[in-house]
Amino acid sequence: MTIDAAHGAPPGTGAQPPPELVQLLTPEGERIEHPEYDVDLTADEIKSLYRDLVIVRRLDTEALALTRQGELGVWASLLGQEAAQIGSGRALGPGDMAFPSYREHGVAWCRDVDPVKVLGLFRGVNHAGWDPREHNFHLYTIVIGSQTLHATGYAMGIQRDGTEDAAIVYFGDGATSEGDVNEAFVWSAAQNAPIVFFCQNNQWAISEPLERQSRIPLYRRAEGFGFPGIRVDGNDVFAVLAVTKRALDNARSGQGPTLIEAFTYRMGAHTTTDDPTRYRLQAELEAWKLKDPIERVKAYLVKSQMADKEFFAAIDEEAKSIGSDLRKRCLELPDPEATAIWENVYATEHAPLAGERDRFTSYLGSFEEVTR
Ligand SMILES: Cc1ncc(C[n+]2csc(CCOP(=O)(O)OP(=O)(O)O)c2C)c(N)n1
Repeated sequence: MTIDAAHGAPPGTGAQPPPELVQLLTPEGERIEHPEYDVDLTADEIKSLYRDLVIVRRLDTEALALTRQGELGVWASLLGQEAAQIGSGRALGPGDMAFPSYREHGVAWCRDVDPVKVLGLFRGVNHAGWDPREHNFHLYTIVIGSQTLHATGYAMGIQRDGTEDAAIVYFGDGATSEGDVNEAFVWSAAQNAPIVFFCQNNQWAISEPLERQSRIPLYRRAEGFGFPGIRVDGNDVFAVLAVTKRALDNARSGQGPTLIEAFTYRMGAHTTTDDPTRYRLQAELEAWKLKDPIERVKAYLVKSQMADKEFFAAIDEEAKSIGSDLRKRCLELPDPEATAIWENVYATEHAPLAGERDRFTSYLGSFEEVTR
């Protein structure tokens, strides 16, 4: 099979292959058709997506500022990736389980995780911040790619429980070079597990560009593992929603895994410890600014007269107030007890660990200023 035939019509049939990138809303805010994907959203639903996008960007800005002011240890910004995260996060059903990496603050928002809990993690005052079972949103994972195997195991559990849920796992383009991710692909395919692999291709793995990691577009790797791969415009919230919903439905109805490559761009630094001006050109960032995920929804709402100036002003105001409330609550987060590090390590108390904690407690007790 030729490369072109792999994802289009067989050679010689004359049929047009579907476009490589699924897009339903152009950067200029024009609604376009796709032969296979569509969304049917009311004006209120579109406005609600817009609200999510604006709020998560605001939360991100607040967290960046808090880091620069020494209040958080580090921050991994989602700037530019809002549509990939809100579109996929809003596609999830309540019983679906999401496995994030460390940048999925937008998905956390969709899963009703209080953002202050996410900030607590980056402030170093909690272990992980939230109860994954309460939100069906797993803990952040720093070890690149390892969450794909956790999600695969979870999806196999869903299969065995016989429920109609699915798992979705988030990872970056760099993670696709990890053994764990490839093992998860092999295993999920062999098991026909109900899982969606959601790769946010933000073009950079810290300073490593994608072209140094793959000779083919990432979504095309799925074919070698025996399941469908699809590339979606990751800055188009409508297209991401449509593609993710379909992949989740397929997983739930016994059709196994899908790899979604959300084609997007990390507009900020990798984290606040990184300086992207050392390895990428400003012109690249400027080109991606024109594809901003929020501006295109705004343009669409304006053009289609679904929203007026008052609506946009009210959302900005709301985002501002959620942001300042977050800042206030972050600064009020209590420091943990020194012995909290021994909590939640095992499901039930483990004798050697408890002994370690007790020895540390009596050591602390030997300092007068600590016991006072
Ligand atoms: C197993 C492992 N190797 C290396 C690292 C160091 N590291 C942290 S982030 C990162 C790049 C990840 O890039 P990508 O998967 O594209 O995700 P992004 O940060 O762009 O969202 C690396 C190599 C790590 N955390 N874990």
